[in-house]
Amino acid sequence: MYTLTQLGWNNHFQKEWDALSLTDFIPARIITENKTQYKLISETGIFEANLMGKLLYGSEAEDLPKVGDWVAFQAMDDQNGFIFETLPRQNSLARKKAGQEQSAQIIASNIDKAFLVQSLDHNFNIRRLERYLVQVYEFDIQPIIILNKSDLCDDLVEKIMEIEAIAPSVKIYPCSVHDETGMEDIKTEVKEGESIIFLGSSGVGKSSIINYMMGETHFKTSEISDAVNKGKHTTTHRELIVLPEGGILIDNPGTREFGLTDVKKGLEMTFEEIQVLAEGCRFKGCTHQHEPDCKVQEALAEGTLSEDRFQSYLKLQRESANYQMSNYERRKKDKSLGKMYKSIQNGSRKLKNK
Ligand SMILES: Nc1nc2c(ncn2[C@@H]2O[C@H](COP(=O)(O)OP(=O)(O)OP(=O)(O)O)[C@@H](O)[C@H]2O)c(=O)[nH]1
Ligand SMILES: [Mg+2]
Ligand SMILES: [Zn+2]
Repeated sequence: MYTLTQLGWNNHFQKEWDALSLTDFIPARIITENKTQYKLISETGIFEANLMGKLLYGSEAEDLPKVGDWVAFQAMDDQNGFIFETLPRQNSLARKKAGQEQSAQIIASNIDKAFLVQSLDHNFNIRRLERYLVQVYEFDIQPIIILNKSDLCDDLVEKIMEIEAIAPSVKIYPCSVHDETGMEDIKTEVKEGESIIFLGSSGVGKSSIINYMMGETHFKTSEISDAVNKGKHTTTHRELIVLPEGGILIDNPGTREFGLTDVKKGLEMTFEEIQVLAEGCRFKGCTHQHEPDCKVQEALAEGTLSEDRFQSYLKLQRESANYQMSNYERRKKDKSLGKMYKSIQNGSRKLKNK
């Protein structure tokens, strides 16, 4: 059994809880989510739970509980119960839904840190790392870079230098689950009551690292090492676990697409050096592409800013702008549709009253 604090409870949630003035309910945290079926953990143990009340009817998709959410729960017996309400989130991590649709999907809620996991084989990719950094910074989550499978790599120092050049303030932990190198160092990042989400492509070893930390094979991992090349995903659902010595870890299925939402802040934080340069440009809204007296163009010409890095910035910025625009258009459309329905309703009411 765990205390609420060990499960991630803090003053923020206590305040929200007190404001609800609920009797007959206890706080519990969502471990897994499968459509309307949930598993959650409370001070009294683990339960299966269904939704009740307003959550069942007429809730917006984003108000429904997600992994990591705190909810008001009522137990029916020692295994089952109902979820009445989702507590306001401290934060959540979202991404753009896969495919053409420009809308956001919440991955998990109330997250302190993100372990951005890459493996030190063909998976290692600086540009993909930038993409993850942008999205987690946007949601006030501290990124930590984990480079797994160091047993397969003979140019570790170069790879670390490559990352340090683009993310000088982010901690990097090289490790290998196979020969246990660096595993104890990663554990120092896992603190009691802190919630950490694991992100990264399929096959990089997210579940293997979590199993190692738990000291047991809780999560299935792929046995065939070349399964990755076939695009097989071993973990199929998100799950939160609590470590016996403290710390809350959320395993995730490998992400093939990690689309950006509206991430202005995330871009500014990830590409800080471009931000600093831009302050010296002659024009305030400089796009750094054809304007005169552009400090970014000067840095490119001098070679102090790499062309790859700048192109990556432009690409992610376009993606974010795309998302923002389509969302704006959709909201506008929803609004005018709402107006139309209202006027039809009013019209039919008038007819009835005649
Ligand atoms: N060589 C080597 N292989 C590793 C290491 N860590 C994990 N693996 C192997 O990599 C494969 C994939 O590991 P998983 O833990 O299933 O990867 P995952 O990131 O959870 O993958 P998904 O669940 O599909 O997202 C397994 O065969 C592991 O045994 C390591 O440090 N070195
Ligand atoms: Mg996995
Ligand atoms: Zn400029």
